[in-house]
This record gives sequence, structure tokens and C-alpha cells, in this order.
Amino acid sequence: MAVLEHLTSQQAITLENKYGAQNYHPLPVVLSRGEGVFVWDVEGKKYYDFLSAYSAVNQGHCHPKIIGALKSQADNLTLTSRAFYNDILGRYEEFATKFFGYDKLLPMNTGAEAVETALKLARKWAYEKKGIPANQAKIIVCQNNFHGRTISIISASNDPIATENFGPFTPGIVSIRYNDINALQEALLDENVAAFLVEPIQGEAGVYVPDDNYIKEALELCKSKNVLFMADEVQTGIARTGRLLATCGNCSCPDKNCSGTPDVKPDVLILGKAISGGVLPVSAVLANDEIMEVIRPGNHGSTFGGNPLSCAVAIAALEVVRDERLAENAFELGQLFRSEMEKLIEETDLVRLVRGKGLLNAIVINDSEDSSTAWDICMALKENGLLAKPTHGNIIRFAPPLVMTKEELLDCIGIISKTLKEFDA
Ligand code: IF1
Repeated sequence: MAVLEHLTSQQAITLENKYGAQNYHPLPVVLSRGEGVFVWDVEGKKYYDFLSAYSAVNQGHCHPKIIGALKSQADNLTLTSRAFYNDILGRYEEFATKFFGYDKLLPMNTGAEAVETALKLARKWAYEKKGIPANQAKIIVCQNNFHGRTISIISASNDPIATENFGPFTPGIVSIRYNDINALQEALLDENVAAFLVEPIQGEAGVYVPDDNYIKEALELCKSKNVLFMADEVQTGIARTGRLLATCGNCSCPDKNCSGTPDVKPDVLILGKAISGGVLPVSAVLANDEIMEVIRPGNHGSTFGGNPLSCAVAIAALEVVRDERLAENAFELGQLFRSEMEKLIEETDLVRLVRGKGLLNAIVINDSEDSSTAWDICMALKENGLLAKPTHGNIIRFAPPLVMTKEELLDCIGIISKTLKEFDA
């Protein structure tokens, strides 16, 4: 069979099962095309994408502006490495630092790399600026976090599937309850704490939105203890939660509905996924000079970090967020989605609750965590033309591209309602 010959779904699945590491359990759908909020399988069936590649495709699949930037740059220069300068990295760094309100940006590729970069930055800052004794720096994280899959990051995880048989683990990580300000206060009694790494909303855990004042109070506590507040906005950032950043504090934010407080601004901002519109792996760590200046030549880097292709794509992807007012759209459609889900919850015993912010939402299915109900519902949604996937057990995440229109969202709500009622019957 020629490598690029057209495949049936079953043929594609068979190939992956035969030749691919089995590190995922995908829904049995084989996609071959994406455009905006839609994807098509190899047999030509059309679906609403309600996962957005885990919030990487916020700008919609194959956005013409982003693809145009990709194609144009690809014809000129794709990679120089950082052994030399190039004519676009500086422009991207200027654009992105002004867009998010920071002095400096360190370009990486995946979200996990950006988180690892932030961990290294925090430790080096702790030794060289805060004066913590060598190799004594602690990083505080939250239980049920998800920050990526590297050894140091899973050293912070309490998820057995992510950690079992991957030891020994990286030392110096302290785990506390999420959304518990007293737990943070207690952990900060340790004078060797360098940083607090936190997701403004815990996505993988099941879209857990903390109390309104948690992030602000946590940031203020960290400030009072000279501890870096590091926000992992890989999944919640780039307009997903109805503001440019879930931690808000970003006054250049296009979202005029912002109810955020301008002083809620992370010391270290970690971005990934939709910073490139899901076109290429692009991530970034942003911080002001007094923090980022501890990184000097040779301390950190990556072959592809800040490559011209990624820079061109990321500029275009962020311009789409701004020009198409995706934060505002996510804000308004998110309110509509949750209010419609609340009505549906009144009509069915199958769903316990809906939660989320902007267009990062989840429903909790009224069944045990180890039941297959959430998966079965996603299989039925697939048959009805909508793709979503459970996060943990009985929780289904709903995260469509932020370019969705109100009419399309209402159509999706109709599909979800129809599917749940078919289950209830
Ligand atoms: C998988 C989860 C989501 C992230 C946050 C860092 C990263 C992620 C808050 C690392 C990545 C992805 C990874 C992907 C599935 C997806 C995921 F289910 F794994 F947890 F979105 F919730 N911080 N999340 O969400 O970024 O290195 O992947 O670029 O590994 O299965 P990455």
C-alpha cells in the first residue's frame, strides 16, 4: 500500500495499532480534514470538534490567516537554530511580550518544555536572587495538577497512571490541595520555597474552577513571601476561558467584559497550545527582566525553540485572537452554553452538573468514576456528529474552537441534548 494512499477508518486504526506505541486510547474516529469548528473523517462524515485538540485549536482548524503565515514563511526560512539570529524571532518576542504585558519571552515548543523552563527559571532565580541555599529550592504544586509528561513534571503528579513505574522522581516538589489558601499559607512557611506553580483552572482534573478569589489571594500570598507565582496557562490561556488569560490581570486584554483585577498578574506566565492556533508546537515562558535575567547564554534552549516558522505562525495566531475578539466570543458563548446545560440538567438524571469558564467546560455524568457511561455518551455524540472525550472517569470536557458562532453552538447544544435524552430513554 502506498504510504499516502487513501485509507478507510479501519485501515488507519489497524496501522496505528500495529506500528504505533499504544500510549493513547482514542475514540474510534479517523479524521482527515479540519476547517473552523468542523472536522471530517476519512469516510467524509462531518463533526463539530468539541475538544479543539485540548484547547490548542482555539482559532479553529486551518485558519486561513495562520496557514497563510505558515506557507509564506515556509517558502523563506523554517529553522536557523539560535546559533544565529534571524529576522523574525525579535519581532515575535516584541509582539508577544507587548500582547501579554511582560518584558521578556523565552521561546520553547511544547507545553511541558515551557513548564520545565519555568521550573529551571524559578530555581535559578531562587538561588541567585532570593538567596535560597544551593539545591534547597522548593516548588509548590497542587494535587490533581496536569503540567505535562516529563519526569520532573510527573514528579509533581499524584495521578498513578502518569507516575507508576517512572521513578525515581525529581526532589524539591511540595504538593498541596488545590483551591485551599490555608494549605498554601502553610506551605509558604518554608523559607526555601522558590515558586508556586498552578493552573488557574484544573483542566485535566475535570475543569475545576477555583473560588473567585483563590488566584488573587494566592498571588498576594506569594508576593508577601517573595515566592514566584507561576501560572500554567497552556490550556486556559489564549482566550479559552473568556479572557485573554484565565489569571487575567492583563490590561491589554481585548475582553471588555473583563471582571478581572489588573493586579492579578503572574510573575511567570506559561503558554502553549493555542499560541500557535494548533498549527505547530509553540510554547513560551514570559517574565519581567528581574526574573528572566538569571538565564544567560548556555543555561537553557532548544533546537526548534523560537524557529522562524513558529514565530510567523504565533504572530498570526495571536492576531486572530485579537482581531476576531475570541475572548469576548468565548465569554458570551460560554455563558450561553452553561445556561443551556443547566436547563438540560433539570430534564435528565444523567448529568449532575456543568462547570467551567468561557468555552472551557465540563459536565459530570451521574455515574461512578469507573463506569463507561461518559465514554458511551461520547461514542453516541460521535454518531450524532459531535466529537468530545471524557477527561477523568465520569467527566466530559466540552471545549469547541472559540470561532464558533451562536447558531453553531445552539446546534451543538441540540446534539448534546438529543444524545443525553437518547441515553435517558
Ligand atoms: C496528553 C491532558 C489536557 C496542559 C497544561 C501543560 C501541558 C498540558 C495545563 C503540557 C497538556 C494535553 C496533553 C495531552 C492531553 C492534554 C491534556 F489531558 F493531558 F491533561 F489538555 F488536559 N499544562 N495537555 O493541559 O503541554 O507538552 O502537551 O504541549 O499528554 O495526553 P504539552
